[in-house]
This record gives sequence, structure tokens and C-alpha cells, in this order.
Amino acid sequence: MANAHRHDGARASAGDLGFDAIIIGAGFSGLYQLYSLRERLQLSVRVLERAADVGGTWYWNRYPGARCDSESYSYSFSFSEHLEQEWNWSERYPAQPEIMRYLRHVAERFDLRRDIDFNTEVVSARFDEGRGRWLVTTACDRVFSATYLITAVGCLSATNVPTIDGLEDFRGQWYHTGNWPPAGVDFHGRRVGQIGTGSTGIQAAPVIAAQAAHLYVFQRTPNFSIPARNAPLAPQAQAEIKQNYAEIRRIMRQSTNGHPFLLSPQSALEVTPEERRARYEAAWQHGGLRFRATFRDLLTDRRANDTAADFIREKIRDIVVDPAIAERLMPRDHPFAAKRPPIDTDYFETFNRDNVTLVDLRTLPIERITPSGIKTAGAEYPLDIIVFATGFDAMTGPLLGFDLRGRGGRALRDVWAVGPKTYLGLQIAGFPNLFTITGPGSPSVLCNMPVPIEQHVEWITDCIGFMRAHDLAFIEATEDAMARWGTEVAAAAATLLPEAASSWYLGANVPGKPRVFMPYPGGMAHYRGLCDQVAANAYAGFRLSAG
Ligand code: NA7
Repeated sequence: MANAHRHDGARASAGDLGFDAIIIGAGFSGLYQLYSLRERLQLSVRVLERAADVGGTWYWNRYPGARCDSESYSYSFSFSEHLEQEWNWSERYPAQPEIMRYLRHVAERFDLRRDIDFNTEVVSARFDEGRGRWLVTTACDRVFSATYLITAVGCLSATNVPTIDGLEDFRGQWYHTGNWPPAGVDFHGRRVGQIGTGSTGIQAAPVIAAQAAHLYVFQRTPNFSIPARNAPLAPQAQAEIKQNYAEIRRIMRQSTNGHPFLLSPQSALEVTPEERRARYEAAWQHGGLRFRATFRDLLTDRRANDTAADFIREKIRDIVVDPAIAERLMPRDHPFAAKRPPIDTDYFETFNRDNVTLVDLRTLPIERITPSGIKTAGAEYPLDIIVFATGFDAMTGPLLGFDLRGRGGRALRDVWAVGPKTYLGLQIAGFPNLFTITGPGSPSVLCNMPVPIEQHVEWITDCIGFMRAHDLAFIEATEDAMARWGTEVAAAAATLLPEAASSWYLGANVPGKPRVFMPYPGGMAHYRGLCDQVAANAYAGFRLSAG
């Protein structure tokens, strides 16, 4: 509590703890936002975090096989050269425990823990117009007040457990991958049912299958997946990365998705079939999300996309021994990469194991959960453990998970009843001095996350610095700017992305959620330029006032 009352104490009332800024969440974004406001602007800041440690989504997603799909060295902060040089990533893709070690190291190195309250869940935040301050209440009835409220709640932190009749009567154990028990789960000798084959299910199935007596994979939509080709990062590779970090970061800033590679300038349709095949094969052998960058038009031209989709289906046919199972694993209802493309280690190979059964829910859907397992329209599967790899109420879920109210007591839940509306994904009209890091309407989940996170944190820090330098008390997006931005996000989504009917990008995975394409698909580099222009233009589209 060292910094409490340092600046705004006079404006806090007797009943609350006053700060310049409250940040909700201590994942990548909350940690860097704390560092930036404290070290660059010398603000008093408090971070409120519901978990017992730093980590955000990585704190909770400790399911078997949990690993980041970005290359480890790129899934890191770029703001400190010392940090870059002293940290050693041990593998091509970092596993969940390594990401946790990294974020704990960041917290310690920059002495961040002293300004974080752990085990502190925010239940409401309301803008008090009389005082011009945010009042934030926690589950333990502690009340904080602050000039600025910054949500660093992540995009994938509200778990989605589907409503399936009978779950409450299940006599075995069940878990959601996004809220995994800290002590882990022992699958040895157990019959396990896994529901869901998104990125998470695709990572988890091979690891669970290696332990369990039997694994039943309940698949609703087959998914395209590319081999990750994970491997240890040899000391020489680590040294080369460290020597070339400036150049790597430059490419990441230039790229559409914040990854350390650029989209090919060529169309899939302008090369011969042999050349195209050779390129796909090379990308398949190299592994990882880079496959998506093989040609520039995979997400804009259906015919181009079909060439990639056909190639992957052929690979599935080659890997999976039983042709009937291979057929059921082949996605046909959405273009490649229109849903977030998973990468895997031995996912399709897992279906060649004797102790793995694929249950195709498209033909025979789940009817109910019984006390002893899962009953589909075709059969009953006796189970000891059910694993829900069923994803998240993405992007809006974490912001609507607590009672957030702006001017006139208007609830965000009402403002967003028909879908999220923001200006640049950073602010919402009617919610002064509230900033939403990687909010809906920003590139966020379409990118390697640390890149959009750093960009938002730096933009917000500069904005608050500008306000303080010019004695401005409030900033608020205008309704006009928000409406224009909504149109721009929708226009940028005119790609193959919205064609994946069950995509969580569209909110389609949560029954009743408005179908709106939530992230901004116009590219990270382009978006960064737009935000910079807005700032250079005295924050055009925002109303700034002295109070
Ligand atoms: P996803 O990608 O949303 O995947 C969830 C999976 O669960 C997907 O296969 C769903 O099938 C399936 N699902 C959801 N509800 C049901 C029900 N009721 N019955 C059967 N199957 C269901 O979540 P992930 O956790 O894998 O990945 C989320 C992101 O985290 C990932 O993209 C990375 O960015 C990190 P569906 O496709 O809806 O038919």
C-alpha cells in the first residue's frame, strides 16, 4: 500500500482507498500498465487481481499441454532491452509453466508486486459523476477510488462451460481447461471424455491420451491444425535471437499480426500447382502459425484458401490410418484460418492410438450427461473424468463479468446489449477515463498478444501524460467517433474471417451472444498508425475537458 494517497489522497473520501489509477488484472497487460504509469508518469497505481499470482490467462490455463502458439522469443515484452537480454527461453514455444516463470521474473525485476492486491476480485466499478472518480468495489467489500480505470482483464479469461443437462448429477470429476486445478489432474487408469477441439483441445488430447486408460474426444467441428514442431532452443539459437532482437521487433511491428514474419507478397493462385505444393510442404515442415503467411490471399480469396484447406485435408488423410476417422477429422464447413488456427504436437496422430475414440457430435449430438458418463444420440460413454475444452466468452465476457457503470449509472451490459461498441477498442462513450486494454474493436486476439498489449499500454500512458501536462481532467470517446469506428471494423472484416459460423471471434460459441465480429481485422501495423494519428491530432474523436 506504499503508494496509496500519494497523489489523489485529498480527493479520496474517508471510506475508500484513493489512487491515480486502478488497473484490473495482473497478466501481461496489467503488469506493463502498472510499470508504465508508475515509472514513466510517477502515478499512484493499484492493481486488483482475482488470482493468487500474476499471469492472467496463463495463471488459470494450466491444463495438460498448455503452451503458447507464438514463438517464445516473440511472446515477450520489448520495452526493456535488459529483460530481453537476460531472459532465456528454453523452447521454440513456451509452455505454461515457463510463461509463468517469465511473468514472475518481470514482476520481481521491476518490483511490481508491492502495488498489486492478489485474491481481489472486482465486482463493480462505477463512475461517480459528483466526484469525477471511479469507485471500484471488490468481493470483500473493499472500495477503491481512482481518476483513471484501466481494464487489463484479457480477452480469453471468462470460461465457457456449456449448459448440458445432467452435469450436476455426474459422479466423476469434471474440469474446464481455463480453470484447471493447481495440483493437476491424474488421468492414469481413468476413462476421460474431452469435449472441444479448438486450440486448447488440440493441445490437450495427445497429452491426456498418453496417460489415460481411454480418451473419448467429443468433436462438434473438425479443425485445421498445423504441426507446431516444437523443440528446445539451442544456446546458439538463443544467442542469435538476442543479437538480432532489434530487427526481430522491427519485423513484428511491421507485420499484420505482430508475429516475427511477414505475409508473402504472392497470391496462391499466381504460382503453378507444383510450386504452391512445395511452398505448403515447406511451411508444413517448418511448422507453426507461419503456414498462414505462405500466400497473401489465404484470408481474402476463397479459391486461394481452398488450396491451403485441400493441402491440410490431404495431410490428415496421410496421418490418420483409419480412412473413416480421417474423414470425420477433416474440416469442410469453414475456410482455413477463418477460425483461430491451432498448431499441434501429434494431434491427428493421437487418433491412431488404440486408447482413443473420436465421437462425432455432428452426426450424433450429446443428449445429456448421466451420473456415469456422456450419452449421445448414438451411445453412452462411461467416464471417470470430463474435460471441458469448450473455450471462452471471449473479449466481451471479461468486461461484462462485473457491474461496470458509466455516466448516469448506465451499465455496460445495457450499452453493449446488441454487441460491443468502442472507439479504437480503447474507450467507450459514456465511460470517461476508462481505458480497455485490447478491448473489442482492436486487433488483440488476431495478433501475437504482447504486441497489441504494449501498443495499447504505451498509447494509454502517453494519453494520460498528455492530459496531465495540459491540466485536462477527463477524456471520453464521442458517440460519433465510436459509430464511425464500428463501421470501419465491419468494413475491415470483409474477408473470409466471418465465414466461420461457429467462431468465437463472432461470439457464435456462446448461446445468446450477439453475433458481431469483435476484433479489428485491418492489421496491427495499420491500426498502430491510426492510433498514432489520433494522438498526434490532439486525440481527435475523444472529448477532453478540464472538468
Ligand atoms: P475454442 O476455440 O472456442 O474451442 C472450443 C471447442 O469446444 C470447439 O471445438 C467447440 O466446438 C467446442 N464446444 C463448445 N461448446 C460445445 C458444446 N456445447 N458441445 C460440444 N462442443 C462444444 O476454445 P479454445 O479454448 O480451444 O481456444 C480459445 C483460444 O485460446 C484459442 O483460439 C487461442 O487463442 C487460445 P464448435 O467449434 O463451437 O463447434
